[in-house]
Amino acid sequence: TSEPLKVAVTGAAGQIGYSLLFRLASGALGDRPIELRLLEIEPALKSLEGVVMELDDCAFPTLAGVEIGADAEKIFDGVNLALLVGARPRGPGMERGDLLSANGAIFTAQGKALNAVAADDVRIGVTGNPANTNALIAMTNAPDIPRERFSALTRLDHNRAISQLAAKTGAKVTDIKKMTIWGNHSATQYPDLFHAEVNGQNAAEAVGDQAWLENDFIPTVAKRGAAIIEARGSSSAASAASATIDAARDWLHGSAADDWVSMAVVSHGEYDVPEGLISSFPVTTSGGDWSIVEGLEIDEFSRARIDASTAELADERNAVTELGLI
Ligand code: NAX
Repeated sequence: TSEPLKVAVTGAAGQIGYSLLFRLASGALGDRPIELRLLEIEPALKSLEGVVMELDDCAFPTLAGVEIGADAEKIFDGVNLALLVGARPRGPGMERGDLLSANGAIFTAQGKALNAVAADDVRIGVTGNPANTNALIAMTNAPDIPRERFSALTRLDHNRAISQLAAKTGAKVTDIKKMTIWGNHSATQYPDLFHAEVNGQNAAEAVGDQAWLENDFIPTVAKRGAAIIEARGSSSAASAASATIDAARDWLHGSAADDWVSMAVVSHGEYDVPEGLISSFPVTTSGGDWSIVEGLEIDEFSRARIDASTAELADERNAVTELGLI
């Protein structure tokens, strides 16, 4: 365990990076020393140098080294964990197809580079949007890496749902278990209270208010990103970094015994989610691997919402297939 964990972060000079790097370096993934490999585009490298100066100035005992650059094959060389945060945001006048092509170019190249040079045990978490489809593009362009090593981040949505439910019921966040986000990390996502628990009681029953669940809880969680932009003037960053850490830590070290987490991972057809889509599910993790929690009963209300979100993912997959990205 003295060998440092090599962790790549892309988009490291961005706002999520500014929070994420310091958490990683200060030991959020454990006591094992960590080596950071930071990928940016050329024009952002100067600013990234400043962030590295600040990392140096923290004198973190767990930080074994930092390397920065714009060449994915150099930065990803031997990495055990890759956190793909950098992506192209939607600019003025940009159509959905333009956005998918711009990100497609990034995630095809990064998928190929990971395929060529990452460590055999690499795990890849995608935060950059559209996260599920970016993960699908990277996965498809990395044929030698098992598909199960790719995931997209829905942990922020999961944490938001826990926080909203805790506020509604007066419970502590630690009293809430088995939260699930289904589907796409987008406004169609489905945060599910029918399998969640508050102090061991079914959450939908504990709330006892279907109107709140439908008209308040679900849209508040699904549109939280937009509400943050409206209030803060820029998109969620520290909370996104925190969720990226939660997801990576649980993936590497395992989820709690009496609980599960939400991760967007490749479907093998579970819960009738079309095979090959990267969709959010309830998962448990152990020994660096995840497995989807099976056998949950899905009623009509939940079925319709899961189907709507996975239909959106299927549309995105069709669009990137037509663009020749996968
Ligand atoms: P910023 O625009 O602050 O930072 C993005 C960084 O990525 C920039 O520094 C840019 O130079 C870099 N970049 C662009 N192309 C790159 C490439 N090819 N290789 C390496 N770096 C590249 O965005 P930030 O607020 O940090 O958000 C990053 C991404 O996370 C965005 O796509 C954003 O939409 C997404 N989010 C995802 C969330 C989730 O829950 N999955 C929530 C938060 C966030 O909205």
